[in-house]
Amino acid sequence: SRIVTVGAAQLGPIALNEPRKDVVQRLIALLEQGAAHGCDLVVFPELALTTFFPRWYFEQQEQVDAFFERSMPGPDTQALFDAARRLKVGFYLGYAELTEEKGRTRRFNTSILVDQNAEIVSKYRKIHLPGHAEHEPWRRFQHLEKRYFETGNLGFGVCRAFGGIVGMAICNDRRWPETYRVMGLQGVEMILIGYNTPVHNPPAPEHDNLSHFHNELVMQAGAYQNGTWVVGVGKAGREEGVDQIGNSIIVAPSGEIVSACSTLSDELSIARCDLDLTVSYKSSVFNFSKHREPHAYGMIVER
Ligand code: ING
Repeated sequence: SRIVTVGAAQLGPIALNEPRKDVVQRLIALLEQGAAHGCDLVVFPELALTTFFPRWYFEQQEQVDAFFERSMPGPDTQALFDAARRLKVGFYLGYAELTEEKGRTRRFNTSILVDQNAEIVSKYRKIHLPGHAEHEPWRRFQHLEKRYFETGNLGFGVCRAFGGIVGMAICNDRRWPETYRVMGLQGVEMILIGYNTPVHNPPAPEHDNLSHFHNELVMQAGAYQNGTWVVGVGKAGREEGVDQIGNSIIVAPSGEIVSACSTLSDELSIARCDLDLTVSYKSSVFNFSKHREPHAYGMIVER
């Protein structure tokens, strides 16, 4: 067996005016809790350093850019990397990335995987950006990810880490089967997914009461259909007046939920994940080389 002890580090609300260094102290507290319980890896939510700012329309780009990190680690996040190195615990962190590439400013909804020596071993930029690009005042709150971020340009990659093959996704990505399958085809054994999910979805309020069901459904399906562990971690609770689901879970390759958060606050939910539990699924029912029929799937990659 290849056990990775994983902590799903759910966060409660982050206030609009909550200083990054205060948020980082909350993250370090969860990392220390994880270390005390033998975690090798702690998974934080999407955009884990600030409030979920796409819920507002900002007139000025400077107002938006205040939520972004220009370097990682940066002045406020260095303490988190120092704690990880001291504790020998790796982590997944979601944050808003602002970078200058060939003289152009690029903005992405990003996650990184950091190993137990506090080295960044992988980066992912969110591909499925939900919501809308223009101000839509009819909504109780906005969801302007298509305005504030570019579509991720790094693909769905995997890397060798924590004794296995690890992949990353962010929030809305988890609702799309292609996200899991592209990593499944690369042999992924554990997929880490941070999210900020409002209970209410203005275009389809009739779905609101199914928000937990849909959250669990998509990650259980993704895990089982690709013989992989899936760790989903939310930013929860009433954040600046918007209720966000918690329901952070750790899902085994069988599709079973083996660990879950039960509050809407900062909470660590832990599971000992045996990566070898992926083998019976990858070698039987989802033996891709034996059973997949790509000749029939062409429509999936057409525009
Ligand atoms: N949030 C939501 C998500 O995909 C959403 C958007 C909310 C979709 C409710 C459907 C229903 O979980 C982000 N940040 O992608």
